[in-house]
Amino acid sequence: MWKDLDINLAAHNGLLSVLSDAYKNIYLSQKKRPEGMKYFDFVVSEVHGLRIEEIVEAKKEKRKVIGTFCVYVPEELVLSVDGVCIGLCAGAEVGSDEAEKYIPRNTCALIKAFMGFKVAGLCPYVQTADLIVGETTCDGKKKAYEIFNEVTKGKVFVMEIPNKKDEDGRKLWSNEVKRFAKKLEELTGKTITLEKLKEAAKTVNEKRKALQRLSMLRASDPSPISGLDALLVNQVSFYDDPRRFTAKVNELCDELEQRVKSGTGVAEKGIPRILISGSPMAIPNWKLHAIIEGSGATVVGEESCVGERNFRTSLDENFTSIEEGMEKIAARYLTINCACFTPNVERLTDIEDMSRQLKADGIVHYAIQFCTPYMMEAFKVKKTADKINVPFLRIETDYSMEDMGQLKTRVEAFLEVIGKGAHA
Ligand code: BJ8
Repeated sequence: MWKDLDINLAAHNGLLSVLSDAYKNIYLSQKKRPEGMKYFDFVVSEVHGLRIEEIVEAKKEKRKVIGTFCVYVPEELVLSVDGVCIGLCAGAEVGSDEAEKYIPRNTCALIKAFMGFKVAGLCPYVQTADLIVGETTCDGKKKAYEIFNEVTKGKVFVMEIPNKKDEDGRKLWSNEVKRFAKKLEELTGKTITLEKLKEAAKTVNEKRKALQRLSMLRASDPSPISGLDALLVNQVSFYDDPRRFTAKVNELCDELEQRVKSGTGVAEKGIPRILISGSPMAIPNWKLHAIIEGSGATVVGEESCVGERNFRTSLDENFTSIEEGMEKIAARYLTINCACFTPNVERLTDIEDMSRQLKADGIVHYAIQFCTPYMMEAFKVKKTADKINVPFLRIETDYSMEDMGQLKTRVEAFLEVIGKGAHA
């Protein structure tokens, strides 16, 4: 299978062994993990195994694989044509030297990683994809997709995302959603029917509902699940089968509800509760959560696309025609508050709401180095934190481990400021 997918076997084996060690150290060493995390451990162990086999099988059944990089790409449309939707963002410093032959050194780590994984022959997901959907969000991604289209020999389809959520922006976006639907119909030879669209809307909403449920359970003190584990569930949401994933998240939530009832937590009650806000953390980017939780705090939420922004709002399923369904899809996706929009005040309201709901004692703003939209918005997020009187820490980092010591020192100093027992 790997040969057919044109994977660099030696480098791939090396990567899997590094990842498996990191997973053991960061994940399997955690104490009091819920039983329900066993499924997600399994999925991670098979991320370059059984899941790829499943996708290859789906392709044999003539289903198309659609790779995405952004939570703006409507999954409902992919499911309406029986497609398999896979998130392609990467969270590890892999293939950087190779990537830098195509893109500048000073590029955000997320872009460098997806380019690196591909050009170093390490990403079976990109290899199986029939279509790769890019978007005009930040400048880095927008320009990188032109190059990615060349290295993938023309697989990239770019959706234009407006910069403003005004009437013109909404019209533009609604047309883009329809253009994407048409592209999917052409690619698959299938027509999107009302029945299929409704079924897909339900499937994706069920997934969102399960993730919303998980998010709300983290409001308890003590939190019934670690931030690391919740982050992992969110990361897995981008490449697992959606129905199976939803069932497993709900099973996990059943267990967490019991924990909340009995007051069982992953750590002691009253330790500092941290809300992380900013750039997305694609798998296997566990760095900041590991530092914060390794320093005696618990991460209770992620205002991020690998987190709340991905599931905070549901799609209104109450539509009676395909046209109406498309409009509702366009409207729902415009409720995602990415820093690529200007102005983006709704994101600040989300942070305020999440901070209150999750009883956060501190907000850590996370921006990947060279991610201008989020680095810039840190200024306004700090003002929001000041307004609601929640201590604030601003972090800019990449995927390397070189600054781990320095970050740990800063996080520990921040936790000292917060002080223990704020909500005990
Ligand atoms: S909706 S956050 S998933 S664009 S980290 S590549 S922004 S320089 S990922 Fe994103 Fe969609 Fe927005 Fe969400 Fe650019 Fe920043 Fe890199 Fe980023």
